[in-house]
Amino acid sequence: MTGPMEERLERLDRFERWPMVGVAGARGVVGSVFLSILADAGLPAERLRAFGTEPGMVSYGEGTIPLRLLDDETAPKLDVLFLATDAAISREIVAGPGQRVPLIIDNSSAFRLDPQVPLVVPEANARALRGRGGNLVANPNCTTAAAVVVLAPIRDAVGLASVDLASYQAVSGAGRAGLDAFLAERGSEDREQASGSPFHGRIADSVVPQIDLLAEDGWTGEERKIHAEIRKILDLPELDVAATAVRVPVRTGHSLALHFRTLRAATAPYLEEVLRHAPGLEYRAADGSERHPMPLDVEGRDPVIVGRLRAVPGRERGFACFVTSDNLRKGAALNAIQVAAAADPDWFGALVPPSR
Ligand code: 2RA
Repeated sequence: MTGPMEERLERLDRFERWPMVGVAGARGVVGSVFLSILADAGLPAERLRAFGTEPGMVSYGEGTIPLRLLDDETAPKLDVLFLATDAAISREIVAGPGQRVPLIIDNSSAFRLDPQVPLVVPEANARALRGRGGNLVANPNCTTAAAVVVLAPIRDAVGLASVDLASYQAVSGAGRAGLDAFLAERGSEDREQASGSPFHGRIADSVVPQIDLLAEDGWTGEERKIHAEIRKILDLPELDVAATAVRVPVRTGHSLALHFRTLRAATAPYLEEVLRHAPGLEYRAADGSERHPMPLDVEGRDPVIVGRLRAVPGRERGFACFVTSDNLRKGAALNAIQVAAAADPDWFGALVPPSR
Protein backbone atom coordinates (compact mmCIF):
# COMPACT_ATOMS: atom_id res chain seq x y z
CA MET A 1 0.00 0.00 0.00
CA THR A 2 1.29 3.46 -0.78
CA GLY A 3 0.99 6.31 1.71
CA PRO A 4 0.37 10.01 1.00
CA MET A 5 4.12 10.74 0.82
CA GLU A 6 4.73 8.00 -1.81
CA GLU A 7 1.71 9.20 -3.76
CA ARG A 8 3.03 12.75 -3.69
CA LEU A 9 6.48 11.60 -4.87
CA GLU A 10 4.97 9.49 -7.64
CA ARG A 11 2.87 12.46 -8.74
CA LEU A 12 5.91 14.73 -8.74
CA ASP A 13 7.93 12.18 -10.72
CA ARG A 14 5.10 11.83 -13.26
CA PHE A 15 5.00 15.61 -13.78
CA GLU A 16 8.72 16.10 -13.91
CA ARG A 17 9.11 13.69 -16.76
CA TRP A 18 7.30 16.31 -18.83
CA PRO A 19 8.85 19.57 -20.04
CA MET A 20 7.24 22.85 -19.02
CA VAL A 21 5.42 24.02 -22.15
CA GLY A 22 4.12 27.51 -22.97
CA VAL A 23 1.61 28.44 -25.69
CA ALA A 24 1.25 32.16 -26.45
CA GLY A 25 -1.91 33.21 -28.29
CA ALA A 26 -3.67 30.27 -26.65
CA ARG A 27 -7.14 31.72 -27.15
CA GLY A 28 -6.84 31.94 -30.96
CA VAL A 29 -7.78 29.32 -33.55
CA VAL A 30 -4.23 27.95 -33.89
CA GLY A 31 -3.62 28.33 -30.13
CA SER A 32 -6.59 26.11 -29.34
CA VAL A 33 -5.28 23.43 -31.75
CA PHE A 34 -1.93 23.53 -29.92
CA LEU A 35 -3.78 22.86 -26.67
CA SER A 36 -5.84 20.04 -28.13
CA ILE A 37 -2.72 18.29 -29.55
CA LEU A 38 -0.84 18.66 -26.25
CA ALA A 39 -3.85 17.28 -24.36
CA ASP A 40 -3.94 14.30 -26.77
CA ALA A 41 -0.27 13.71 -26.00
CA GLY A 42 -1.16 13.55 -22.30
CA LEU A 43 0.77 16.65 -21.16
CA PRO A 44 -0.48 17.27 -17.59
CA ALA A 45 -2.17 20.66 -17.15
CA GLU A 46 0.39 21.43 -14.42
CA ARG A 47 3.15 21.39 -17.06
CA LEU A 48 1.36 23.78 -19.42
CA ARG A 49 1.19 27.59 -19.35
CA ALA A 50 -1.32 29.26 -21.66
CA PHE A 51 -0.56 32.91 -22.41
CA GLY A 52 -2.81 35.66 -23.70
CA THR A 53 -3.13 39.41 -23.58
CA GLU A 54 -6.20 39.34 -21.32
CA PRO A 55 -7.00 37.19 -18.29
CA GLY A 56 -9.52 34.37 -18.65
CA MET A 57 -9.77 30.60 -18.92
CA VAL A 58 -9.23 28.26 -21.88
CA SER A 59 -10.32 24.65 -22.33
CA TYR A 60 -7.66 22.01 -21.83
CA GLY A 61 -8.51 18.33 -22.05
CA GLU A 62 -11.53 17.73 -19.84
CA GLY A 63 -11.01 20.92 -17.86
CA THR A 64 -9.88 24.52 -18.14
CA ILE A 65 -6.63 26.35 -17.40
CA PRO A 66 -6.00 30.04 -16.73
CA LEU A 67 -4.60 32.44 -19.30
CA ARG A 68 -1.56 34.28 -17.98
CA LEU A 69 0.63 37.14 -19.08
CA LEU A 70 3.99 36.11 -20.51
CA ASP A 71 6.61 38.20 -18.73
CA ASP A 72 10.17 38.08 -17.41
CA GLU A 73 8.96 36.13 -14.38
CA THR A 74 7.01 33.37 -16.16
CA ALA A 75 9.33 32.90 -19.18
CA PRO A 76 12.39 31.38 -17.41
CA LYS A 77 10.21 28.56 -16.03
CA LEU A 78 9.50 27.28 -19.57
CA ASP A 79 11.44 24.61 -21.48
CA VAL A 80 9.72 25.37 -24.78
CA LEU A 81 7.40 28.14 -25.96
CA PHE A 82 5.08 27.91 -28.97
CA LEU A 83 4.01 31.24 -30.45
CA ALA A 84 0.55 31.26 -32.07
CA THR A 85 0.69 35.05 -32.26
CA ASP A 86 0.85 37.57 -35.10
CA ALA A 87 4.20 38.78 -36.40
CA ALA A 88 4.29 41.98 -34.32
CA ILE A 89 3.58 40.17 -31.05
CA SER A 90 6.05 37.39 -31.91
CA ARG A 91 8.76 40.02 -32.45
CA GLU A 92 7.98 41.59 -29.05
CA ILE A 93 8.08 38.24 -27.27
CA VAL A 94 11.29 37.08 -28.95
CA ALA A 95 13.05 40.35 -28.15
CA GLY A 96 11.64 40.42 -24.59
CA PRO A 97 10.70 37.56 -22.24
CA GLY A 98 11.42 34.95 -24.93
CA GLN A 99 15.14 35.53 -24.50
CA ARG A 100 14.87 33.52 -21.30
CA VAL A 101 13.30 30.44 -22.95
CA PRO A 102 15.63 27.69 -24.27
CA LEU A 103 13.51 26.92 -27.36
CA ILE A 104 10.84 29.00 -29.15
CA ILE A 105 8.90 27.82 -32.21
CA ASP A 106 7.22 30.78 -33.88
CA ASN A 107 4.22 30.25 -36.13
CA SER A 108 4.17 33.81 -37.50
CA SER A 109 5.94 35.12 -40.59
CA ALA A 110 8.22 37.42 -38.54
CA PHE A 111 11.45 35.40 -38.71
CA ARG A 112 10.84 32.84 -41.47
CA LEU A 113 13.25 34.38 -43.96
CA ASP A 114 15.86 35.47 -41.43
CA PRO A 115 19.04 33.63 -42.50
CA GLN A 116 19.95 33.09 -38.82
CA VAL A 117 16.63 31.34 -38.05
CA PRO A 118 15.95 27.78 -39.26
CA LEU A 119 12.59 27.39 -41.04
CA VAL A 120 11.66 23.76 -40.55
CA VAL A 121 9.29 21.04 -41.66
CA PRO A 122 10.90 17.90 -40.19
CA GLU A 123 10.02 15.64 -43.13
CA ALA A 124 11.87 18.02 -45.48
CA ASN A 125 14.76 19.62 -43.57
CA ALA A 126 15.13 18.42 -39.98
CA ARG A 127 18.88 18.76 -40.57
CA ALA A 128 18.47 22.56 -40.48
CA LEU A 129 18.03 22.17 -36.70
CA ARG A 130 21.55 20.82 -36.26
CA GLY A 131 24.01 23.31 -34.87
CA ARG A 132 21.42 26.08 -34.68
CA GLY A 133 22.86 29.15 -33.02
CA GLY A 134 19.87 30.75 -31.29
CA ASN A 135 16.79 29.63 -29.37
CA LEU A 136 14.37 30.39 -32.21
CA VAL A 137 12.95 28.18 -34.99
CA ALA A 138 10.31 29.39 -37.46
CA ASN A 139 7.27 27.40 -38.58
CA PRO A 140 6.29 27.93 -42.23
CA ASN A 141 3.12 29.16 -43.85
CA CYS A 142 0.45 26.44 -43.86
CA THR A 143 0.49 26.08 -47.66
CA THR A 144 4.28 25.84 -47.74
CA ALA A 145 4.22 23.09 -45.09
CA ALA A 146 1.92 20.88 -47.17
CA ALA A 147 3.84 21.53 -50.41
CA VAL A 148 7.28 20.64 -49.04
CA VAL A 149 6.14 17.35 -47.48
CA VAL A 150 5.33 16.28 -51.08
CA LEU A 151 8.23 18.01 -52.83
CA ALA A 152 11.09 16.98 -50.51
CA PRO A 153 11.03 13.24 -51.36
CA ILE A 154 10.82 14.13 -55.07
CA ARG A 155 13.80 16.47 -54.68
CA ASP A 156 15.72 13.66 -53.01
CA ALA A 157 14.78 11.03 -55.62
CA VAL A 158 15.08 12.85 -58.95
CA GLY A 159 15.73 16.56 -58.24
CA LEU A 160 13.36 19.45 -58.88
CA ALA A 161 13.56 21.92 -61.77
CA SER A 162 10.39 23.95 -61.18
CA VAL A 163 7.21 24.14 -59.12
CA ASP A 164 3.91 25.81 -60.02
CA LEU A 165 1.02 25.69 -57.64
CA ALA A 166 -2.46 27.06 -57.09
CA SER A 167 -3.67 26.87 -53.50
CA TYR A 168 -7.27 26.52 -52.31
CA GLN A 169 -7.04 27.89 -48.79
CA ALA A 170 -9.63 27.39 -46.07
CA VAL A 171 -11.14 30.31 -44.15
CA SER A 172 -9.68 29.15 -40.80
CA GLY A 173 -6.28 30.19 -42.19
CA ALA A 174 -7.44 33.74 -41.48
CA GLY A 175 -8.24 32.92 -37.84
CA ARG A 176 -11.43 33.57 -35.92
CA ALA A 177 -12.38 36.58 -38.07
CA GLY A 178 -12.21 34.43 -41.19
CA LEU A 179 -14.35 31.67 -39.70
CA ASP A 180 -16.90 34.16 -38.39
CA ALA A 181 -17.19 35.92 -41.75
CA PHE A 182 -17.66 32.62 -43.58
CA LEU A 183 -20.33 31.38 -41.18
CA ALA A 184 -22.21 34.70 -41.25
CA GLU A 185 -22.18 34.85 -45.06
CA ARG A 186 -23.13 31.17 -45.42
CA GLY A 187 -26.26 31.86 -43.43
CA SER A 188 -27.31 34.82 -45.59
CA GLU A 189 -29.09 34.75 -48.94
CA ASP A 190 -27.80 38.10 -50.20
CA ARG A 191 -24.50 38.66 -51.97
CA GLU A 192 -23.03 40.95 -49.32
CA GLN A 193 -19.74 40.51 -47.57
CA ALA A 194 -19.94 40.09 -43.77
CA SER A 195 -18.83 43.13 -41.81
CA GLY A 196 -15.42 42.57 -40.23
CA SER A 197 -14.50 40.04 -42.92
CA PRO A 198 -10.71 39.77 -43.41
CA PHE A 199 -11.20 38.65 -47.03
CA HIS A 200 -10.99 40.68 -50.24
CA GLY A 201 -14.57 39.84 -51.25
CA ARG A 202 -17.49 37.69 -50.12
CA ILE A 203 -16.24 34.14 -49.55
CA ALA A 204 -19.50 32.14 -49.21
CA ASP A 205 -20.56 30.79 -52.64
CA SER A 206 -17.39 32.23 -54.17
CA VAL A 207 -13.59 32.08 -54.28
CA VAL A 208 -11.30 35.04 -53.68
CA PRO A 209 -8.00 35.14 -55.63
CA GLN A 210 -6.17 37.38 -53.18
CA ILE A 211 -4.74 36.45 -49.77
CA ASP A 212 -2.79 39.13 -47.91
CA LEU A 213 -1.77 42.43 -49.50
CA LEU A 214 -1.29 42.94 -53.22
CA ALA A 215 2.09 44.43 -54.16
CA GLU A 216 2.79 46.71 -57.13
CA ASP A 217 4.27 43.83 -59.12
CA GLY A 218 0.91 41.99 -58.91
CA TRP A 219 1.95 39.27 -56.44
CA THR A 220 0.32 38.95 -53.02
CA GLY A 221 2.08 38.64 -49.67
CA GLU A 222 0.86 35.05 -49.34
CA GLU A 223 2.25 34.12 -52.78
CA ARG A 224 5.61 35.70 -51.97
CA LYS A 225 5.78 33.76 -48.70
CA ILE A 226 5.07 30.45 -50.43
CA HIS A 227 7.68 31.23 -53.11
CA ALA A 228 10.47 32.15 -50.69
CA GLU A 229 9.68 29.57 -48.01
CA ILE A 230 9.61 26.60 -50.44
CA ARG A 231 13.06 27.63 -51.68
CA LYS A 232 14.44 28.03 -48.16
CA ILE A 233 13.07 24.75 -46.76
CA LEU A 234 14.07 22.68 -49.78
CA ASP A 235 17.48 24.36 -49.69
CA LEU A 236 17.11 25.18 -53.39
CA PRO A 237 17.57 28.97 -53.37
CA GLU A 238 17.26 29.28 -57.17
CA LEU A 239 14.27 26.94 -57.61
CA ASP A 240 11.77 28.23 -60.18
CA VAL A 241 8.55 28.60 -58.13
CA ALA A 242 5.25 30.34 -58.94
CA ALA A 243 2.22 30.27 -56.64
CA THR A 244 -1.33 31.58 -56.93
CA ALA A 245 -3.06 31.67 -53.54
CA VAL A 246 -6.86 31.55 -53.48
CA ARG A 247 -9.30 31.62 -50.55
CA VAL A 248 -12.15 29.11 -50.86
CA PRO A 249 -15.34 28.56 -48.83
CA VAL A 250 -13.98 25.61 -46.85
CA ARG A 251 -13.74 25.73 -43.06
CA THR A 252 -10.51 23.76 -42.56
CA GLY A 253 -8.09 22.06 -44.96
CA HIS A 254 -5.85 23.82 -47.46
CA SER A 255 -5.53 22.14 -50.86
CA LEU A 256 -3.04 22.60 -53.67
CA ALA A 257 -2.90 21.81 -57.37
CA LEU A 258 0.83 21.15 -57.55
CA HIS A 259 2.67 20.98 -60.89
CA PHE A 260 6.40 20.29 -60.96
CA ARG A 261 9.22 19.39 -63.29
CA THR A 262 11.95 17.03 -62.18
CA LEU A 263 15.65 17.43 -62.98
CA ARG A 264 16.18 13.79 -63.91
CA ALA A 265 13.91 11.47 -65.91
CA ALA A 266 11.06 9.87 -63.93
CA THR A 267 7.72 8.18 -64.52
CA ALA A 268 4.45 8.59 -62.64
CA PRO A 269 4.62 4.99 -61.29
CA TYR A 270 8.14 5.63 -59.99
CA LEU A 271 7.08 8.88 -58.30
CA GLU A 272 4.06 7.07 -56.84
CA GLU A 273 6.45 4.61 -55.16
CA VAL A 274 8.53 7.51 -53.85
CA LEU A 275 5.47 9.26 -52.40
CA ARG A 276 3.94 6.06 -50.99
CA HIS A 277 7.06 5.60 -48.84
CA ALA A 278 7.60 9.23 -47.86
CA PRO A 279 7.16 10.32 -44.22
CA GLY A 280 4.11 12.37 -43.27
CA LEU A 281 2.27 11.53 -46.48
CA GLU A 282 -0.80 9.47 -47.25
CA TYR A 283 -0.93 8.48 -50.91
CA ARG A 284 -4.26 8.07 -52.72
CA ALA A 285 -4.33 6.12 -55.99
CA ALA A 286 -4.85 8.38 -58.98
CA ASP A 287 -7.07 5.91 -60.89
CA GLY A 288 -10.18 6.68 -58.83
CA SER A 289 -10.01 3.41 -56.85
CA GLU A 290 -9.41 5.47 -53.69
CA ARG A 291 -10.97 8.78 -52.61
CA HIS A 292 -9.14 11.78 -53.96
CA PRO A 293 -7.56 14.13 -51.38
CA MET A 294 -10.33 16.38 -50.02
CA PRO A 295 -10.36 18.84 -47.10
CA LEU A 296 -13.28 17.21 -45.29
CA ASP A 297 -11.26 13.97 -45.07
CA VAL A 298 -8.20 15.66 -43.61
CA GLU A 299 -9.76 17.99 -41.03
CA GLY A 300 -8.47 16.90 -37.61
CA ARG A 301 -5.90 14.53 -39.16
CA ASP A 302 -2.11 14.64 -39.30
CA PRO A 303 -0.87 13.46 -42.71
CA VAL A 304 -0.63 15.48 -45.87
CA ILE A 305 -2.77 13.59 -48.41
CA VAL A 306 -1.57 13.44 -52.03
CA GLY A 307 -3.32 11.96 -55.06
CA ARG A 308 -4.23 12.58 -58.72
CA LEU A 309 -0.56 12.07 -59.62
CA ARG A 310 -0.07 12.11 -63.39
CA ALA A 311 2.46 12.99 -66.09
CA VAL A 312 1.73 16.18 -68.03
CA PRO A 313 1.34 15.24 -71.71
CA GLY A 314 3.98 16.85 -73.95
CA ARG A 315 5.91 18.37 -71.05
CA GLU A 316 9.28 16.75 -70.50
CA ARG A 317 9.69 15.56 -66.90
CA GLY A 318 6.45 17.39 -66.02
CA PHE A 319 4.00 16.03 -63.43
CA ALA A 320 0.87 17.17 -61.59
CA CYS A 321 -0.80 16.09 -58.37
CA PHE A 322 -3.42 17.29 -55.88
CA VAL A 323 -2.66 17.75 -52.19
CA THR A 324 -4.67 18.54 -49.08
CA SER A 325 -3.72 18.95 -45.42
CA ASP A 326 -5.19 20.32 -42.20
CA ASN A 327 -3.90 23.89 -42.20
CA LEU A 328 -4.26 24.21 -38.41
CA ARG A 329 -2.43 20.93 -37.63
CA LYS A 330 0.34 20.11 -40.14
CA GLY A 331 0.06 23.67 -41.43
CA ALA A 332 0.62 25.18 -37.97
CA ALA A 333 0.42 23.61 -34.49
CA LEU A 334 1.32 19.99 -35.23
CA ASN A 335 4.34 20.95 -37.34
CA ALA A 336 5.59 23.27 -34.57
CA ILE A 337 5.33 20.49 -31.98
CA GLN A 338 7.05 18.05 -34.37
CA VAL A 339 9.84 20.62 -34.80
CA ALA A 340 10.38 20.73 -31.03
CA ALA A 341 10.42 16.91 -30.97
CA ALA A 342 12.97 16.85 -33.81
CA ALA A 343 15.14 19.44 -32.01
CA ASP A 344 15.26 17.38 -28.80
CA PRO A 345 13.57 13.97 -29.16
CA ASP A 346 14.33 12.86 -25.59
CA TRP A 347 12.81 15.92 -23.95
CA PHE A 348 10.05 16.96 -26.37
CA GLY A 349 9.27 13.72 -28.26
CA ALA A 350 6.41 12.88 -25.88
CA LEU A 351 4.57 16.08 -26.89
CA VAL A 352 3.66 14.52 -30.27
CA PRO A 353 0.57 12.32 -29.79
CA PRO A 354 -0.02 9.13 -31.79
CA SER A 355 -0.89 10.04 -35.37
CA ARG A 356 -4.55 10.62 -36.22
C1 2RA B 1 -3.79 31.83 -44.56
N1 2RA B 1 -1.60 30.84 -44.77
O1 2RA B 1 -4.34 30.76 -44.82
C2 2RA B 1 -2.34 31.91 -44.26
C3 2RA B 1 -2.08 32.19 -42.80
N2 2RA B 1 -2.44 31.17 -41.91
O2 2RA B 1 -4.37 32.90 -44.56
